Amino acid sequence: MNDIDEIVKGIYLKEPRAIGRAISIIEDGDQRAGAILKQINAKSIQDSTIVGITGPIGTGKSTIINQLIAHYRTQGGRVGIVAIDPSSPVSGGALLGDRIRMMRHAMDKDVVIRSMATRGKQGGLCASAAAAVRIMICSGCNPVIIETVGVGQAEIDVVGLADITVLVLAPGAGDEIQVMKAGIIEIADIVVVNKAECPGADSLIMELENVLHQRNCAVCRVIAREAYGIENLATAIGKIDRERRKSGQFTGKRKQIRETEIIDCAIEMMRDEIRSRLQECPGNYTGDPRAIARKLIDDICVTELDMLKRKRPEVFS
Ligand SMILES: Nc1nc2c(ncn2[C@@H]2O[C@H](COP(=O)(O)OP(=O)(O)OP(=O)(O)O)[C@@H](O)[C@H]2O)c(=O)[nH]1
Ligand SMILES: [Mg+2]
Repeated sequence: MNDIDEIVKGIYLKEPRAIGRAISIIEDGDQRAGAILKQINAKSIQDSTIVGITGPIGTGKSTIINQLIAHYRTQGGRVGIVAIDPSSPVSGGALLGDRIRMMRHAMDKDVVIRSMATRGKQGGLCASAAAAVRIMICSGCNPVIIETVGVGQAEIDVVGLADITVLVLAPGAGDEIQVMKAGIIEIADIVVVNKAECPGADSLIMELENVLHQRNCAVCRVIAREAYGIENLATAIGKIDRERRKSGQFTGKRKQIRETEIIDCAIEMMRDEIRSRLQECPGNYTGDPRAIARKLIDDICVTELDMLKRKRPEVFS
């Protein structure tokens, strides 16, 4: 049996080492990634639900996830977490923080946790995160939770990988206005007001209910530190999931997720290719940047498509 078969087998056998290795191979753009994804892609992943948890820094996303893990574990479920970490390579603080906070579940073999850094990545984050989610689902995780700080475009794009999006706000943070302006609130299916024991929670809830009254979006009051409201939140997630599966919305969303992943792969490939062409013959590319871009894309499409198909067959299959 070769290396890849061993890893794929390990994923299905829920072996943490195989799962970790597979995700690293994909994140590193290792050429074995295609072979792994090809085998993983064959499995239906419709039975699991992907939950995105987003919101400003420090509103309590990780604490909520910790409590949700405990909730799903008592029901016998296996849970996957992909934490998108916007921290700088120097500080590494948020990553470490998340790890430590999830330590409670670190020894639990049915909790799969993986951090992914946005740093240094201009593209490909969605594709890597989506692949990690798929690997976790293949290893039996349901749900898989994606945690991301809803600040930059990269993070908002990652939220697009979830079936259901939960926005976490907290009173007094002063970020609410920013969140509303950024349009994140429009993509939320559930808004959580965490730290609900703190002053300002009631007025934040009222404000949100005003903004959201025309939309079918639940507002949940949570005190994550005390596990208050967690069951309610899990129920709200379950209810939306069931409704969407029944109405067919779920399938539509999954199609959209796949498109996001493909577009992300394509942009990453194009960017690399265009950069190397520009660097090879900088003198060839003077004049109108749009026209040059168009010509480069046309050239690449004609000459490179076959090569790309060979290099990343999973994107086309
Ligand atoms: N008062 C209060 N504090 C809370 C509650 N839930 C979480 N916190 C605290 O809020 C702080 C941030 O919590 P995290 O769970 O790390 O928040 P986060 O949103 O994951 O943070 P980042 O990942 O850094 O964006 C921690 O000090 C928590 O202990 C709560 O219900 N009430
Ligand atoms: Mg966190």
